[in-house]
Amino acid sequence: MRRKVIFVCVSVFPLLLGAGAPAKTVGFSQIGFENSWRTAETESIRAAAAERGIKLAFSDAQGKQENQIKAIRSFIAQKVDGIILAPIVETGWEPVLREVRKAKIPLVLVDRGIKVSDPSLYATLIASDFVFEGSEAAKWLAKKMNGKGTIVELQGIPGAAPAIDRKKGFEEILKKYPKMAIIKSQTGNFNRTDGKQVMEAFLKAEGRNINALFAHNDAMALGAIQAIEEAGMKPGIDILIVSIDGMKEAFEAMIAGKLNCTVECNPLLGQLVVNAIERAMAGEKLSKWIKQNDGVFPKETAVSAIGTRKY
Ligand code: GZL
Repeated sequence: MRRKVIFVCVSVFPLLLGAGAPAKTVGFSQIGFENSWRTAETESIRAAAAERGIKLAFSDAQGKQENQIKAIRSFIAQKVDGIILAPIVETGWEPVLREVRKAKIPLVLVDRGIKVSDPSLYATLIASDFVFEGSEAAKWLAKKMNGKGTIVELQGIPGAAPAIDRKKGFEEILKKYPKMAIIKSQTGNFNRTDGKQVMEAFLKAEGRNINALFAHNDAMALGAIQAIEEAGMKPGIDILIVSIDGMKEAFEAMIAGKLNCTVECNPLLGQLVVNAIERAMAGEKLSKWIKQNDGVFPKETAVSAIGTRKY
């Protein structure tokens, strides 16, 4: 009996047409997970990359610059199409960025700037204005303290752009108020645990001589709030507290009356970053700084604002 052979002709042609260009691969060297701000930033960038069909090769440097440099070298070896770098500190990047440029891979900086002799080593920086954030914190505090009193300061990571520039902005304003003085200043490494420990030391040394705390971020301020309470004092009342980031936990602390003001530093940079790397990979020339805008949130705004907070 003759067997009937049926040919199923599946044209692959439309499939090939529909396939389009292959997905781009972008290496993302992230600092680590030191606090909820960093987590919010990472999630924002992951989501934006996924939305645009970009494959993200993610590297967590666990807070070490040498791990970021290693990750960048591995991205070069993988021949990625683009690189996103959140640089933990401002210096030490020139050699590896020259290797990136030699490999003709576009690189964008996110959330922290760097100091290099040749700005063409990166396509653009997507970040907030940290000098603005520091000066807004000082303006608010000067008003609240009627231009006089003692301040202790919890600084961010030594050498990091936000730590350097927040301090710079804060001190520029303080020059106008000779009766306001920073009496203690030390790093709390942008994390809650270190912020608490350093505040404990400040309280031991200065106790009730402290009128206010300026914390370079909310995570350290929340640690300091714990230390102030454990010392039998009332945070937000005995010691005024102004911090930076605008995290939801900061709004909760303001509603509880324990924090007096937070200056926003919006971590939701995903859309801006992915848009920038796509344009850089397409060969477009970008402005050297794409600025994230931030607001100032005193305690009185906390109840009405908390519902709108996305991080
Ligand atoms: C700012 C960012 C800072 C945040 C901190 O862009 O680099 O690092 O203010 C975070 O909370 O640790």
